[in-house]
Order: sequence, then structure tokens, then C-alpha cells
Amino acid sequence: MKIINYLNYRVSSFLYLLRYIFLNLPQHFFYLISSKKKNSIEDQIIDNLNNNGYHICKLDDIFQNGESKHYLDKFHDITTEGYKSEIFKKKHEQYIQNFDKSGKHYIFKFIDNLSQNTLSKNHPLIEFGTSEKILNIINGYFKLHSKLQGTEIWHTFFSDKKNQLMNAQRWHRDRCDLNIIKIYLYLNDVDEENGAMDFIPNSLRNKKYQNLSKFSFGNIEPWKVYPNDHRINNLDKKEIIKFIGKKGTIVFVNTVGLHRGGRALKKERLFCMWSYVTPASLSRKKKFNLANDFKFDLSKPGNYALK
Ligand SMILES: O=C(O)CCC(=O)C(=O)O
Repeated sequence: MKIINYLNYRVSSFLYLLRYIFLNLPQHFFYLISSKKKNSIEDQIIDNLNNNGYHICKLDDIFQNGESKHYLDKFHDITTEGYKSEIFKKKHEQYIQNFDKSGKHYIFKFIDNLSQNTLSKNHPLIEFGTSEKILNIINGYFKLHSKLQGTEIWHTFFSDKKNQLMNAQRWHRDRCDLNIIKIYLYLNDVDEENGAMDFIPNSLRNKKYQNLSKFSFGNIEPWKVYPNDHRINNLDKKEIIKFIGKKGTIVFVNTVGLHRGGRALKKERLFCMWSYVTPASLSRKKKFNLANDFKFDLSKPGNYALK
């Protein structure tokens, strides 16, 4: 049985690689002929993503001349409105009632809950996620025109009682593509007391801890999603990076590497998130809908990211 599972895994990995090459080639060529020159911070972020699987810096390092403040103010406005809503209060109640139960009730997603996931092209999350500067970095890393798969604003509810670690608070890989880049933009200060994320750079492909958890190629059984390997818990602490940062910190990370969210014990955690995949991703459906006001012009990378 073991040998059949092994062969099955090898064959599907190989087929996935073919699919990756075949489906990504057109956007790779398109990228080669249309890509823009990178500035030094963009180059640095791409290098760090390639070498370590993450980069952490300030939003001001990427967006200057008031652009960074413009975005932070817009996201602040969305959350301020959201906090006044009945749905936010209801979800907070549900969190308190279900505190000990498994599920994602410890997170409130502004976009899911407030706008039923329908975003217009002028929505600040869309403007930011498809901006030239961000796509210069993301597409520069993938070396192709990538797709914006999801964008959300998360509020992690907090409690000083320690419950079991749930869902994304357990070590896991994201699994729908060979590499997946997520951006987290902190809207409040994030540290160990309000759920800073942990990441293991050396768990990425061809690194020394790649075997801590299998990579998946569409064939992963649900029970493998949260690996139960004592080696992960016994890993030297210096192998684990904790994404701590003040408001306005931006984290780029390849979430195919092992990662987990932390517990929010003393205050809430608030951040925006964008996730990018390649055209070969197994998860083809975007996690948001675009309002009818959007006309695609595929010669623009920003438009392709939304297709
Ligand atoms: O920071 C967290 O709570 C977990 C986030 C996560 O696992 C993800 O976005 O894939």
C-alpha cells in the first residue's frame, strides 16, 4: 500500500509540474516582453522571496509621496465603518460563544461579511493589490503575470483565556500552487500578544526542512493538511521567524512554506491580506467577485491579475 501511495504521489507531482509549465508559459512570455525595470527595494524583496521565502519592511519603503498614508487611511476608514456594523457585533458574540470550538469564528473578515465579497475596481484593496508597484514585485518574483486570488481585511478577536490552537493557527502549507505569495499589511501593531504569524523559511522546496510536511499537487488528503509531526514542534526556535511589526509593516511571504497564525491574547490583530497564484493554480476560483463596473483590458498586468 505504501509503495502505491508513493508512486501515486510521484506521478501526480510530475503531472502537476507539466501542468505548471504548460499553463504558465504564455504569461511567462508575455511578462518577458512587457516587464518593467525594478527599483532597488523591489529587487531586494524579490531576492529575499527567492532566497528565504519572505521579506518584511515598511509600506513607506515601497510607496512614497503620501501614497502609503493614502492607502492606510482608506483601510482605516473601511474598518472604522465595519466596527459600527451589526454584523461585526454579532460575529463577536459568536466568537465568545464558540470560543472553545473548532472553526474560523476567531476571525472577522470585513470584506466577506460587509460587502458579500463584491468589490469594485476602485476599491482600495483592488487598487493596492493591482497597483504597478505591487505587481512589479509579485510578477517579478513569479516571472509571469500572476493572479490575485484573494483579498481580505482580517480582525482577529482576542481573549486572555488560552484555547486550543485552531485551523490556521496550526502549522500548515497553503496548497493550491507550487508557490503562493501572500502580502499582509498591518493596520495595528502586531506582536506575540496579538497573534503574529510564525514562518519556517527552511520548510520551502529544496531547503533542509522540506520534508517536515508533504507538498501537495492536488492529491493531498485533508488529514495531511495540518501535519502532525513532532519534529516541527521540536524545531530549533531560530528556524522560526515571527512576523512582528508596527502598524504600516508589510510582509511578503511564500505560504507554501510552513506557517501558522498566533493566538491573540491581549488585543485584536488587524491586517489586510492579498494572495497571488500563477495561472496553473489548482484553485481557479477567485475568493472575491468584481462589480459589474469592470471592463477587462488584458494588455494591462493589473487587469490580468483580476481575470
Ligand atoms: O495569521 C494567521 O492567522 C494565519 C494566516 C494563514 O495561515 C494564511 O493566510 O494562510
